[in-house]
Amino acid sequence: MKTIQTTAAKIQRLEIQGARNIAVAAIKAVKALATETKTRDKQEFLKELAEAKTTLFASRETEPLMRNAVRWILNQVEESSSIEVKKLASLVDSAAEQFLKNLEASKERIAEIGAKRVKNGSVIMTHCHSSTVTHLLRQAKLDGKTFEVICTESRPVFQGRTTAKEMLELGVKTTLIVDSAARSFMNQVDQVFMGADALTSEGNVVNKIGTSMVALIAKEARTPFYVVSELLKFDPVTRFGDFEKIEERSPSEVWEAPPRGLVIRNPAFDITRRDFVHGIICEEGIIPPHSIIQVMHRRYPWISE
Ligand code: RUB
Repeated sequence: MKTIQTTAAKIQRLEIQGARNIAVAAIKAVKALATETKTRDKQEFLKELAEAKTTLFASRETEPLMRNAVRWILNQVEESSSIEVKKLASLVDSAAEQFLKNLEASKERIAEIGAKRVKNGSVIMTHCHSSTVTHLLRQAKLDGKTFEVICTESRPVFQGRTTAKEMLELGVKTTLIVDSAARSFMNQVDQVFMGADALTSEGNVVNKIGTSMVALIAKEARTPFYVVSELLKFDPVTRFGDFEKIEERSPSEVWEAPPRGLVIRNPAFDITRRDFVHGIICEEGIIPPHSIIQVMHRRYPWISE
């Protein structure tokens, strides 16, 4: 349980950030738990896994990729006819490995597809830090494309700096702007590439706060706005009426020592309506956002079970 708690704390503090990194860390923590378990029967083991799930899910509430991954792995144990803890633990291990392998394959496929959309000599805008977006841009660079990147700081915790550093390491000309300068620069931008934390059944996209503002500006400037995301960021509960919960973080991230009586709000994410999204670049290709349910049904039928 120690690894689970440490991982959940790192996720909560944003030491591990971005939906993909969060999911990978959670999967690895569940894997470690299975290796280290001292439980003696299936019931005890299942209880321990359920506790781990609760702790991980509570670390950040807008992370369906993590939830889908952990749910899928735990499902393998619940459905197994095996009762021996050793066998069940090894089942967790292989399920976790398989999930990670598939996630890696999706990331590569997305980069391969998306890199073709990067035009030579173009300027790309992104917001926050998405490892899926930076991987796509790395692939474009490997394909010999020349392009520039404009990234926003992404207040309040400046994840845009991580993007800027990665782009510079790639040898890409990079410009960092404050979030509120996005409109001033949009006319120089050819395409926007944006990550996602959650995809809803209606094809709306949940991502770092400020994303919907960039989408609005892009639409006004007729700049294509692409979402770059693994399909497993789809949240099945949205299909049955629930709204995606938007995490609200501590006001101290915005202002450490504010004057008394001041109300500070710090939502971590916002929702971009599907009409602002040119396409979702995912492992199934570039899809229109409104087709998400059919695509999920075809590719991951277990998601809504
Ligand atoms: C990160 C963020 C990223 C998505 C996608 O927010 O909004 O765009 O998580 O990232 P935070 P990835 O820093 O608050 O976690 O493509 O790496 O999954």
